[in-house]
Order: sequence, then structure tokens, then C-alpha cells
Amino acid sequence: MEENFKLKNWVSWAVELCKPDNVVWIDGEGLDALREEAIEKGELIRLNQEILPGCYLHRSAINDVARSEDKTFICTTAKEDAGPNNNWQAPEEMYARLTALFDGSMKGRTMYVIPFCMGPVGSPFSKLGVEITDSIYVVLNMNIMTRISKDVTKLVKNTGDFVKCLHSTATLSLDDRFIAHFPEDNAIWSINSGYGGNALLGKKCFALRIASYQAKNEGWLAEHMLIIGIENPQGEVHYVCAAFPSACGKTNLAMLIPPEVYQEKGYKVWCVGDDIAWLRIGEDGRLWAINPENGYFGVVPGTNSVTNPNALATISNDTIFTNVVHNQDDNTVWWEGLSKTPPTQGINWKGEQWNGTTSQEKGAHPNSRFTTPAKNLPILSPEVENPNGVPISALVFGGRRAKTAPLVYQARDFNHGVFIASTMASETTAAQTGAVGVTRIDSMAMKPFCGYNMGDYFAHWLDMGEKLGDNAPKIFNVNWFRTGDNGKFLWPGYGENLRILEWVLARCEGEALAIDTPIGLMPNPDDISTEGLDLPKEKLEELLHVDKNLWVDETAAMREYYKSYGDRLPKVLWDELSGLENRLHL
Ligand code: OXD
Ligand code: MN
Repeated sequence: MEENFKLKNWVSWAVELCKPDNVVWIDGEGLDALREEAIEKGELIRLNQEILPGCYLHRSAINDVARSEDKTFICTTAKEDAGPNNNWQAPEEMYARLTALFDGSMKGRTMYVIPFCMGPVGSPFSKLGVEITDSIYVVLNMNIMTRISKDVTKLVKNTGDFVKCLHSTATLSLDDRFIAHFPEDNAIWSINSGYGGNALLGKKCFALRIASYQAKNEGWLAEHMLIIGIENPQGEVHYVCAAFPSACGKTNLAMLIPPEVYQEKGYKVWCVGDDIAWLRIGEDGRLWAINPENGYFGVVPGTNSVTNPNALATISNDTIFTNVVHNQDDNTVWWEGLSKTPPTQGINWKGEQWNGTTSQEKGAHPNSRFTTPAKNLPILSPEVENPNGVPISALVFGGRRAKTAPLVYQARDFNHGVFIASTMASETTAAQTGAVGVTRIDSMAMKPFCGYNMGDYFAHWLDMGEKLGDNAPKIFNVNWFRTGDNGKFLWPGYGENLRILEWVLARCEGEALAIDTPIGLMPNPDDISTEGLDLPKEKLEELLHVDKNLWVDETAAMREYYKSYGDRLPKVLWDELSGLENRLHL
């Protein structure tokens, strides 16, 4: 009873602050009426229901198309607890600033209250949240991305234990846009953005920033990782988690279709998750993972029947498209990379008339997205609802690097793996506002998502490694994006990435050789199967080549980066860096 009070009290407080005209509770039912309302208001366009049943198009404000990292804050009492990896403001100051902005922000609007569950309902991994929002688009997206039901509402009421997520699109003012996290209070306040990563608060804000903080305190990990199961011809499934920065192909890897020669041998891939993994040490001492999400919020451009046929099949039903081209010929959607025949009668992501054969500008925004339910994915893992998750054999990290990082290498041991992951760098993409193509260190692909000081986060990783001991998954680094002198990608990527994961898993099973190099353990070109693939050996050699001079420059950047964490950086990692420097100078 008292627990139920917590929810009621919090909602009453939000009503008093935001002053909506009415309040609607969301339990997953009756959403058709909301869809109709959104269509009437012009927030959604119903697409051709014969070709794309259950699909809708949304266009966001032009200044609101990506995560706003400069507007994202971690508000801990002590500034050092947020760390140099986060923008910080004192909680009382941020609360005061945002209280003024939320005051009356929902006048003339409806407030939606959405109790939701991250992770399978009833799983020991799972966590509850409640998002308050004034956006139907957010309600409909949250309904795809999280678990929402009468049972979840009951659970939230009965336990009173939930992350408080307050969101208003308010005026969409860029100047007053804030995505503020209060890890010490289990609270998130987001205002003036309707973009997924800023507004669907179950995703980055809760499942990564708040959850990473909870995970540190409770002894588990919340990571920016896909989870896939690789079934070998003997029918055994081994699971891999892989972390890549935003828009570096996690969704494509999570949904990969094995190359034909592998299919013929009986290989299959099962997708558990494409973006976030929550990992715990199981009773058997191994690392187990669940996907806290219930759908996919994927980058659309480039998705086609070659790059990701599974995604294409999934998004032909029950999907919300955001900021793609509206093809007026048949009331469907189009984006760059879908086909070679763009519509001539189109409306671009900005809402302007657009002719794909004559226009110089892209029709879909580079960070345009689909939101689609996991249940529609043809290769959805049967383990996705398993409350205990799946056991993880390997942790793979990767970035987008034109040179420097080779196609694949393995860490010597867990601590070395933490070092590799903490210093991994990648070129920025359109998933965040700001310049594209700038190389930056993005530790564990979590730099924009870690809800506390990353020095402490590295220490937590090392601690997890110690607890896991011999049961720890092996750690690898991959780079699908290496280019040759002509600037073209050397590696074909997509389904062919299975060839690399095959080596990774063989290493985990002690069945593949590796050579010791200054940066870690690497395959010989002959250790990577190229059966059925037209890839000259010289290319594979180039992909696996390590340029010592580039790595010496790289270690200088690592040193600068580590310094920014001051005494919060674990000594073990300084030792690992010195070890790498020594090996490079030999
Ligand atoms: C995402 C991101 O949306 O990383 O997954 O930006
Ligand atoms: Mn992501």
C-alpha cells in the first residue's frame, strides 16, 4: 500500500508541476486511439497498410535529430563522481533550473504515465521504470522498446521501486534542452527534445546511464553491447557480446545472416539484443547477459536486402519510421541505400518536396531510425525471455578506424582486455550532434553512456574480472572499417563478419592458434577462413597489419586520455599502457 503511494505521490507532484489538462495511464492497451490522435495532429503519417501493415512515419523537429551529448548531464553531489567523461551540475542547481522549465510545460496537453519494465518481467536482472511524458510519439515508441502491460503496472505499484523518468517536449527549444540524470535519486529529467536517445528514457538514460551506476553499486555491468548466439553445425550455441559506438553496425552484426558456405555447413545466428546488455555473474560463476529492451531503435540508411535482410523483414510490419523519405507514389518510405531507384515524388526528412533523381541533398536524415518490435525478427533467439539470460563466451569491442586497429586481435588476459576496451577509439557518426568522422577515444563504446566517473567504471570492470577468474569471457577487438590506400573498405563486412567470430569462438574453445604481437594475440591470415569469399591473401595481410608508428602515436593519445581521470584511474591500467609502450619500442 505504502509502495503504491510512492507512485501516486510522484505522479501528483509531476501533475502539479507540469499542469497538464489531463492524465492518461498507459498499460499497453487502447493505443489505437492514441495513434489516431497522433495522425490527426500530424505527428504520425499512416503508411500504406497493404505494403507496410502497422507502419507509420514521423518527422521530428529539424533541430532535434540526434542525441545531444552537450546537453546531457550527470548530476551527482560530488563533481568527481560524474567524472571528466560527463557534463556535471550539482543536483539542487539542475533541479531548480529544470523545475522552472517543467513548470506549466504540459498546459493544454495530456500527460501520459507509462510504467515499464526493462528486461523479461520477473527476471532477477530486470528493473522497473515509469516515464511521464507529453508526447504520443514517445508513448508509442516506449510501447515497442520496453515491456508495458497491466502486470508491469501492478508490479510497479506493488514494489514502489522504479526509476523516475520525467519528460516533456515543452517548446523544443535548443537553448533550454537538457537531458539530466540524478543517479543518486534514480531519476531522469529530460526536456525540450523528442529525439529517441534523449526522450525514450528507458534506453540510453535508464538502461545505460542510471543502470551503469546501479550496476557498479550492485556488482553487475550495464553495457552498450549487442548479444548474439552462434549455433555451430553440432547444434551448440555460443553467445558473444559486442560493443561498438553508435552507428557502427551493431544492429547489422546482431542480425547477421551467415555466408552461404557457413549456412550449408549448418551455422545459424540468433539475435538476443542489438544495443544494450545487462550482465551478471551467474551461480555457475560465468557471465550471463540479458537484453533489457523489447525492440530495436536502429539506424535506417544503408539497410537493404544485402546489408541486413533480417532487419528489412522486421521493419515491414508494426514499425515507426522517423525522418526517412515519404514516397508519395505508393505511400511508403525510402532511404539512401534501400534501392537504386529513389522516389521522384518524395517528401524528405525535413518535410519538403524531394525528387530523388534530381536532388543534391539526401532525402533521409543520416540518423533516421526505425523502431520495431523484437518479436518480428526472423532470427530472434528463443532465449530472449529466459529470466537467467544467456552465458557469454566472448566480449568483443570495436570501433570505426580507417587505419591503426587490425581486423581482429585478442587480449592476453582480462586486465589487458579492460585496457584495450578502455582505450579503444572510433570516428564519430551522425548518431550524436556535432562533427562526423572525428577520431575520439570511446571507452567500451560507453563514454557517452556511463553514468559515473569512468575511472571508477574501469576499476569496476577489473573487479568483475577478478570475481570471474577463470570463468571470465575472453576479450577481443575488431575493426570492420579499415581502408586501403584508395580509401575503400578492405573487409566486406556484414555476414562475412561471422568468419572473424568463428576465430574468436575457436580461441575461446582453445581450438585456434594465435601469434603474439605487441598489441595482443592475432591470427595468421591463414587462420581466417576465406572459403567461398573472393578476398586476396594480400588484402587479409593488409587488414591484419599493425603499423608500429601509428600505434606509438596512439599510445600518446591514450596517455593524455588516462591523465584526465587523475587518481581515479586504476594503476593496473597505467601498467598495461606502459607494457604496450615497452613492447612497441622493442
Ligand atoms: C543508439 C545510439 O541509438 O547509440 O543506439 O545512439
Ligand atoms: Mn546505441
